[in-house]
Amino acid sequence: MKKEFTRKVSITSDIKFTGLELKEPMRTAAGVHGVTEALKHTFKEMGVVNATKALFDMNQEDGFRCPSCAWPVPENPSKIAEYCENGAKALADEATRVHIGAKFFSKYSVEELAKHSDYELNKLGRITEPLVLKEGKVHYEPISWEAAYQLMAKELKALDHPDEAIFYTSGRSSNEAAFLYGMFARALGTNNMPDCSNMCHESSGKALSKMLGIGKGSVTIDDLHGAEVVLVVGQNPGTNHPRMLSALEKCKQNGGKIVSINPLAETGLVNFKNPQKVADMLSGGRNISDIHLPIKINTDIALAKYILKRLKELDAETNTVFDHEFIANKVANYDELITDLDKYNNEQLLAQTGLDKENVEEVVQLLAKNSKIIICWAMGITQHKNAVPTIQEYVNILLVKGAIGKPHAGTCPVRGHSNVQGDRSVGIQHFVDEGLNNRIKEHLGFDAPTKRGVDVVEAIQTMYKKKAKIFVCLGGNFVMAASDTVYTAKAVSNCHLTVQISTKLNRSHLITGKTALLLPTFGRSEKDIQNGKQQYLTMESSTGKVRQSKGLLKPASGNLKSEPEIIAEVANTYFDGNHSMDWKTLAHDYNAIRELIDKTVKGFDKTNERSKGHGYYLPNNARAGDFSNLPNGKAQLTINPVTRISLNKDELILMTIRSHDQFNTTIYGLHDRYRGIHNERRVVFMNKADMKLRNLEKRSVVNLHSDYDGKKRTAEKFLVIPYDIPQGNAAAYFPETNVLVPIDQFADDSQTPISKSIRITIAEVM
Ligand SMILES: Nc1nc2c(c(=O)[nH]1)N[C@H]1C(S)=C(S)[C@@H](COP(=O)(O)OP(=O)(O)OC[C@H]3O[C@@H](n4cnc5c(=O)[nH]c(N)nc54)[C@H](O)[C@@H]3O)O[C@H]1N2
Ligand SMILES: Nc1nc2c(c(=O)[nH]1)N[C@H]1C(S)=C(S)[C@@H](COP(=O)(O)OP(=O)(O)OC[C@H]3O[C@@H](n4cnc5c(=O)[nH]c(N)nc54)[C@H](O)[C@@H]3O)O[C@H]1N2
Ligand SMILES: [Mo]
Repeated sequence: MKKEFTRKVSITSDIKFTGLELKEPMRTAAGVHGVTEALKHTFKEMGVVNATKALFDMNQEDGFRCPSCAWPVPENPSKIAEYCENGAKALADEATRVHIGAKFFSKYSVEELAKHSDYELNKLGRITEPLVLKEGKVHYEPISWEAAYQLMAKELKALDHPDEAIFYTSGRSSNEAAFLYGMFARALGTNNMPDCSNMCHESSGKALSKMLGIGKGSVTIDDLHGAEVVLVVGQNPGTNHPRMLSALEKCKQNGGKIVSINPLAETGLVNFKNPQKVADMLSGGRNISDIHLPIKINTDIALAKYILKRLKELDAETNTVFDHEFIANKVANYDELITDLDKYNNEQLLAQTGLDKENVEEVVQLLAKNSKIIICWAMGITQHKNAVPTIQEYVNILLVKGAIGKPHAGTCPVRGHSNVQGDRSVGIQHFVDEGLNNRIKEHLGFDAPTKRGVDVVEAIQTMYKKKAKIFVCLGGNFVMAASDTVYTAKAVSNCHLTVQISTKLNRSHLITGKTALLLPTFGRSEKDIQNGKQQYLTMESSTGKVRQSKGLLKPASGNLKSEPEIIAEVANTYFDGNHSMDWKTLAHDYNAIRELIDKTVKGFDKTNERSKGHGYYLPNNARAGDFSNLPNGKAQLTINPVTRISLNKDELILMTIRSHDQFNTTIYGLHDRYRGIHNERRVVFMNKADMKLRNLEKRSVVNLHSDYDGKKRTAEKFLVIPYDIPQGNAAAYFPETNVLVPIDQFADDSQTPISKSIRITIAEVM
């Protein structure tokens, strides 16, 4: 038998240290220094003229939405600086003047490119023309757009079943592109639509849908401004949602109290300067959080239950702590919750969290006395085996307090990618929604498949087993973002054809199927002209507001296509003009796409008109206090057992987190200056006591191992950093540590990989 050709591409570059410098962690975030840093970076990458033009346009009414996080723009953004340091970095990274095209790829093979680190790959710049990596070859070559569409159509037609194709979406895509993409997958006959949500807020969606009848958060920015108490749980806004700090600051000015619940005292929550306010910058900022609870990793369920128990005890004295009227009218399972709480012992619950009783009692008292309560959260509680019950236990607190469906109270799962919520709303999902399928039949004229598709974990397993042949990615960096990197890389390279619709080079362009297409697309800041008319796109923010986004910069090359155009042209080629949707028109007329979205997607209405200016909120039953879509028309309290990860004596729990200089797998730089780390990413943060137990010192070189089901996985060579982190816990950056997460270790119910609680051992490299 002929031996199969395989390319020698590694999942990591040669591992080398880059020259660690240690400084004190910073106490203030996003002050003058922050913005100066941002501008320096932006000007260098983009050039002064473009940078100034674009920065003044970002997040303004008629401008483009920031490509970084999903934090909403306030109703009346200030005319300048409605962006943060990391927004400016995201823009500079996308609008860089460094470009690569066919000539570059004829010089360097994918095998050679794979020796670069992820940081170096990203630095190579924007991809300027469509490319193909042919079977048996190691160099990408140019291909015309028409030939690329033909190739995809031919391969799709050759499948035995549409479920042999998988369509991944990363959350930077627009509503328009995501809608076309999702409808094309369904028109082919598959619901195989994994998306980055599966690795992100899927646990929130599961918990919230069950309890409140909607998978999204319920609050607006104005709600935050007027809240009495805001809990910020498992989230690092100073780095990942810097503009959120302005909302928290306003809340404080209005008398609200901020509580941070996090194993780390993250910069920004501790002390923050608002770059838009000169007075603040001069005064040196002030503390944002009134109380910080340095909780041990993955013990939030015990904390939330302890808080509930204490509130119940206080309510027994006064009958005023719980909102009994709200509970009687709107909430199910109250008696069951009370019975469950009685099973637990206060001291035992608290002991698990490692928290100080007085400190927690302050939070209990705040919650007891107030009812305008908002809970914000992100990856710190969504990426554990017990993530769904953890979120549910926090939402129980809101429900007994009646803190849902009224102003200044509610849920705030803070979304990651700038349009991850919108992509989901317009139909990117692996499960079946009967209502949506009926509307597709009525308005788009075809039968959508009724069999559930695969999520991220299942997609990888399917490819690994060679049950899928084509893997298409609308953005993202699948191989590095997903867990179990070695397994995932093998899975993807089993495919016949992989297609990446991308802006910049990343490792998923090097670890590919037998044949690979690399289709370059516009960034958010670029002007998109179709048939002589400038088009705009729409996005949905974390608070459910749909707004337009209109780029202004000249595209990185004349040979790029927009995401909607690429998808519609592939569909048009596949169906050969013979389909109930007019793909050819949709490729060039985004108003026509939005008209179809309005018809098919619940909640979208007159989007062409209403997405202009401030945009419009999608309907939200939890915000409205309407639970009629749930059993007995009531919000559902849930019973959540306290589960613990059992550790062997030498094991620690590792959380994989973001540095200040990265956007997911895109590495902007090698610093994490808020945490005092400069010029190095291969570091592991440890408690001094844990270091001592292992005879480790500052800068000791160690390997990290995880051992699940007898299989040892290793992340090689990290420098030990003594850090203020609870004993028994450790932290390191992703994606370097994704090799440690086994493919089958994920949250119950949501299947989100356990990126924040990996059992590891640490071994010194001699
Ligand atoms: N600049 C920048 N912005 C981004 C991103 C980026 O990479 N860079 N990524 C975007 C995306 S897709 C997302 S999803 C968000 C991510 O935003 P975050 O969720 O803020 O990101 P992480 O770095 O994963 O931080 C998780 C936080 O949870 C804490 N934590 C970990 N385990 C636990 C726990 O068990 N309990 C509690 N209470 N806390 C815990 C960690 O200490 C850390 O502060 O940011 C978005 N915005
Ligand atoms: N261990 C660990 N793993 C994690 C996490 C963690 O906390 N720990 N977090 C998880 C989370 S929350 C998420 S959301 C995922 C992220 O997973 P992904 O969304 O798949 O990854 P990104 O790194 O955001 O993707 C970056 C790439 O997107 C492309 N891109 C950028 N802008 C555009 C655009 O406008 N259009 C198109 N078409 N392409 C574009 C560029 O080529 C860039 O290289 O990672 C997950 N993985
Ligand atoms: Mo995310």
